[in-house]
Amino acid sequence: LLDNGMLFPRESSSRELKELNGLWSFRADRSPNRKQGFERAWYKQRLAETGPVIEMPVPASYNDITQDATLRNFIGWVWYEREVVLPARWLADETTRVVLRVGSAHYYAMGWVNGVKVLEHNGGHLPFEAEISRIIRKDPTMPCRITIAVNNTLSLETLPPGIIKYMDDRTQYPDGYFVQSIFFDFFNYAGIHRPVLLYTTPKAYVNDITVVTDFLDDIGFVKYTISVKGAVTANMKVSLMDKSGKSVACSNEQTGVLKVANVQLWWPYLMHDNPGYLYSLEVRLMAADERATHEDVYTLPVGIRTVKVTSTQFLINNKPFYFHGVNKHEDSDIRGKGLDWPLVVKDFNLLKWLGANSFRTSHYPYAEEILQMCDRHGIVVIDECPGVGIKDIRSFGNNSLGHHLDVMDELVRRDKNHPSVVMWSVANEPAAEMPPAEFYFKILIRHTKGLDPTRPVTYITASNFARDKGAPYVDVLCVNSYFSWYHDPGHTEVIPIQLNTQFENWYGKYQKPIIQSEYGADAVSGLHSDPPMMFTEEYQKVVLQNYHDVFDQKRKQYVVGELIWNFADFMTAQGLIRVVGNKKGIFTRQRQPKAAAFLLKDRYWRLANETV
Ligand code: BDP
Repeated sequence: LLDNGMLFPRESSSRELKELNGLWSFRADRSPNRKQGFERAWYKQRLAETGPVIEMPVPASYNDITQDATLRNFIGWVWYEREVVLPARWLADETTRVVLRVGSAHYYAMGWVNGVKVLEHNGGHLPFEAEISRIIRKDPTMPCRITIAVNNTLSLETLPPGIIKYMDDRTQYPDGYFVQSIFFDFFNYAGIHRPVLLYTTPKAYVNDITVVTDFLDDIGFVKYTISVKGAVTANMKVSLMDKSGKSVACSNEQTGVLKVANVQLWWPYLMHDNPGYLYSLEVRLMAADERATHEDVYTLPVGIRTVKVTSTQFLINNKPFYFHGVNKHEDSDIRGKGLDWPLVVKDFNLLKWLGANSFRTSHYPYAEEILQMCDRHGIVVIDECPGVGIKDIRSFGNNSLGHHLDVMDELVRRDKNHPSVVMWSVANEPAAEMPPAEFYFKILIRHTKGLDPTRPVTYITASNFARDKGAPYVDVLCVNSYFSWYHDPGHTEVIPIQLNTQFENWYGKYQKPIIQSEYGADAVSGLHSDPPMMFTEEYQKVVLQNYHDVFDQKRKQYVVGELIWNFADFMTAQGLIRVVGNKKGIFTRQRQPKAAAFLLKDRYWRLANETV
């Protein structure tokens, strides 16, 4: 199990923060084995001294930034570097810890400070960090040079998996030619996707906080555990503050239960007039080591709510919750998967306009900044790990499973305290009919429940109900289907019967609530036809309407949600069935509505008014 916490870096009276976003020096290692950077130790000197560099924005995917197709499709190590001047007090004060943190880098990353290796991380969508105090204090006159190398190569043991294919026929391909093939439907954007920053803590510090909430009548309970590092003896002051800053409960213990009178629960958007209510848990640590006393202050937003699942319902605060929402991607023009505030805020405005109360982080964990917005706005989240495209039998092996368990450790550690996160999804459309899938999902789901006994666990299936080997272990069945698209193309009249059969089969076998976790159709914005034909806006609408009619019959029984595929058009690998990306968005990639967006908007607001 993980020893260190991964609290989101926040400023406080004891913690400073320095963002390293902006322009970095950059070079792709185009040597045949892609290893020249390591062989020649590019991290030991300034990157510009070992070869040509270009400017690269951070955070952003590097793929769509230049006019160079070979960089767009590059596979292997790329190198980023930037120098930073540190405040003198960070260097002088021996009791200050300085930490380097990368919000995420896709896929495999290593980091050096002044040529000394400090970071190594396997996986594209989760943060990693290291303390660098000692290195930067060695020679305080030197600027602090940060080098980060990132490799986007996917193998059968990465998440998501992929395969490098070598093309050996010299009459058809150049020497050493290889391509990356993938089993998932989005572009394998790469680079430093989330903010890089330096932050400080005192030498004795709050390492992690875990909260679990509950309530009875109008009393709320916040059960908390605080992990401290670097202290010989520690005193605590823990206070829970309401929105106005008034303390409503406090304690001096490292673990305990805070009782909140007249509790204001955390409610989803449109389920209550005051959704997304957050308290603040202020942890004030007074610690002493052999030499001094340190005070560390960290404040965690806390939403008090419960989640439960019955055989027919998904309950938030003991009230039936119906997911009417979307599946998203972190994806946009130019920046690819890089975190971009204008885009994030625009997307939330669109979600609220639409009347969406939820989304799934298809198909990987999204930026923490996005989950914090969900907490504040009451948008309910199914938090998915990057287990997408587990299709090859070799991806069910022990190494793959071991890595998948590690990823769940990191995901739960990062996201456990978000009230918006109500369920973990451990995978999307794996080959769940293969024999090893049973053991794989049994272990994976049991492990996840062990990490977090308070949230239901699922994975998203597109398998046959009778042969799916992991379904016995999930709490909620999440089913994807594309009737009249990948099956019976053009025949929307088959949707009612096929969708009814789908629901009755799954519920009949398992008696568990069901979410339609994907459905939809491609529509190229501006293409029209009546009668509707595939790829037109009218066809997308008719598909949706046909699905909705069946949802309306079943949602009073055991269907607890519908998530459209997809919120917006997004980039994919190039291929015969993708016209500059996947066009199943109800918004274009530039976030303009197609006809289907208005249809869903009417529906979602109607559903919201019904359930209030
Ligand atoms: C589903 C996948 C999703 C795809 C979608 C599609 O879960 O990632 O983008 O189909 O084909 O199978 O549009």
